[in-house]
Amino acid sequence: KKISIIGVPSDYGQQRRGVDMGPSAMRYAGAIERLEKLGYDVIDEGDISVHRTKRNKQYDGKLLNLEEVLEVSERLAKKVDEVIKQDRFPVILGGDHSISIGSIAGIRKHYQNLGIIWFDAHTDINTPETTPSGNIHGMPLAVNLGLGDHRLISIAGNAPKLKFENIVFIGARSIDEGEKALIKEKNIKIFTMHEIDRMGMSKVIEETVEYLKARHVDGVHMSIDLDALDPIFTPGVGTPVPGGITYRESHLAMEMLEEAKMITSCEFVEVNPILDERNKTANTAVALMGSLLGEKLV
Ligand code: DIR
Ligand code: MN
Ligand code: MN
Ligand code: MN
Repeated sequence: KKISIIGVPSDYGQQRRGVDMGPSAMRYAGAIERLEKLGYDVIDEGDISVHRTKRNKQYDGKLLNLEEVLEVSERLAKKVDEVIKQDRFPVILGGDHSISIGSIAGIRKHYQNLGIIWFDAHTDINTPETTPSGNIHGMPLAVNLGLGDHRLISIAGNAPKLKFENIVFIGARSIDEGEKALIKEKNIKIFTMHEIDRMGMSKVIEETVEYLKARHVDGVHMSIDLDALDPIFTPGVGTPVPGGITYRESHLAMEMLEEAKMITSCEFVEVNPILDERNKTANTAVALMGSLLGEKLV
């Protein structure tokens, strides 16, 4: 398998600075070498260019940094599309979670019935009507479902890019009221921390795989927000939430998904080295990347 690493140094989807350094932190943690060691042909495509412009200071009823997010999303969608056309597996390094707008828009050009696994403490399905913050990193799933700003939803092609029934949430424990209502209304598959505690991660992943197979998905994008894990393991994130997934549970999830041979692209987002402890969060991200791409314990 051939892998292309794409860095997206954008922090425009939220208000804490430093997450733009996520791609550097994960490269420094050995992302390229880790994948090469597994025998892949790895190309580091470098970073998508992100212009340094002025930022919205606070929420005044409009989406924060919308123009900048649009620009980054267009560029990323184009790059991801090119990489997949060359038969390469994209590994996208964020940046905050708003980058998923561009990554999914690009990936979607190659899959008619794309499945999504959203590994996150949050569900990122806010719309301009439900957002409590104006932060676009809380909206990428809604955007890809065709909900929200008309320019965002039509990046790299027509909306919607995703179907509600092709999404699986894993690890959620901080969901806004408007998000809860939408998840219930659309009956979206969700394994919150409660289900992970009760069923165990092993059963959660078995059911996730069965569910997506039954949907007859033709590809699965794995979106990993490092705040899915407990902040003990990934302190370098902008919105840490206690009571998260453990180090081993998260690895088991990656290992089982690798065995299922189902994942066709992945991304690692919200790594903020400014808030981190000696690059712990990037190190965890790269270790998870190894497991997701086939590293074995023995
Ligand atoms: C929150 C935070 N739901 C919002 N979302 C985060 O602002 O919409 N996602 N942190 O990862
Ligand atoms: Mn510009
Ligand atoms: Mn997220
Ligand atoms: Mn999150």
